[in-house]
Amino acid sequence: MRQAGRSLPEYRKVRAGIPMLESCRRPDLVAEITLQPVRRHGVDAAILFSDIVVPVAAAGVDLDIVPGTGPVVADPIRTPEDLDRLRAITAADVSYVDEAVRLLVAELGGTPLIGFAGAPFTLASYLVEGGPSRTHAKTKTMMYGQPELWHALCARLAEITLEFLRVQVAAGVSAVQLFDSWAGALSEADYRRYVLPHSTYVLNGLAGTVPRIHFGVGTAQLLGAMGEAGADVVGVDWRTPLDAAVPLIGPGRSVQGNLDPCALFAPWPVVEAEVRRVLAEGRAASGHIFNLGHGVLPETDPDVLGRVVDLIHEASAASQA
Ligand code: 1CP
Repeated sequence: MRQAGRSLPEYRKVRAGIPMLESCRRPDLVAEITLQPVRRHGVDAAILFSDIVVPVAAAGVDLDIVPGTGPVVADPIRTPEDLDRLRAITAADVSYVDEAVRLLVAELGGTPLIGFAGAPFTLASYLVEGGPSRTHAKTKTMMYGQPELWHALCARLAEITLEFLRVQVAAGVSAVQLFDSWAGALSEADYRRYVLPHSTYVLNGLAGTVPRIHFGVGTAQLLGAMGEAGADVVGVDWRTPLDAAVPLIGPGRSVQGNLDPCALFAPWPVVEAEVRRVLAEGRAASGHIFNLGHGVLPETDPDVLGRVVDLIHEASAASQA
């Protein structure tokens, strides 16, 4: 999940006056921002500071990450000619990511670094819509109306994503997370037909390297299919209790999640009860990575995050004693 984010004053300080994409291309800044939550909260893993659109920008798409909005694409991709603007990437196109990961692995010592990328559907949505979308209407228009173009676009995105993740794995990340944040907008049938083959291509391309986490928002109907895509760990948002998610995901996979990010705004006794509930429900799985059900919201009090991390450490130590 996005963890550095806007909740930390030290993050806002180092980012002041530096545009988001530029920050992602400066290895020293990437390393500093990635380390901030580890230093402050003592979390068990660091998540690389980057964004899912970084490799797409490296592939030649003119885009920006606009404060308060998110990724905005100057000329959306809607025709076969538009697709020509999205070229393949090589490791040299994202050398700053290689450099940042190497700096971080050296600095982090025993703390694992989680790399990540966006999955083809979620990336395609930004490229086709031109920016964030509530309905994904233009994306689905292409999916249903021009299925050949849709599959060509997703196949190209899958290659870009796989190369981006291979660079991170080669540089030393301990796990990767594939974010299909907006796949929950699809029915299971459409997911299987239009999306699953492309996400499978990415995840299978990393088989035998590092553990693979696969996450989306509002994906109760897709948990089984998302597990089939080849992940070792399936992320679950806060809408589905983990003990209900486990039978949907099926055997042999661990779960990640799933505290509601808004629960962090509750009085402490409520936060504590929610954390304990998630931990208890997570015991239904063969393995559980505690996390929020989606990214940390900017208004979150960093002290509450710190208390949550301490509580999880205490409670998991007690349950293993
Ligand atoms: O903690 C971290 O900073 C980790 C790095 C990280 C990650 C894992 C960022 C930095 N972005 C992401 C992933 C990401 N980016 C996802 C997948 C995870 C999720 O579902 O949240 C998505 C969908 C994006 C796209 C994106 N980038 C959005 C969402 C827009 C929408 O459609 O609703 C936004 C707001 C951004 C900008 C962004 N990326 C990251 C940060 C810290 C920010 C905020 C901008 C800033 O601080 O200037």
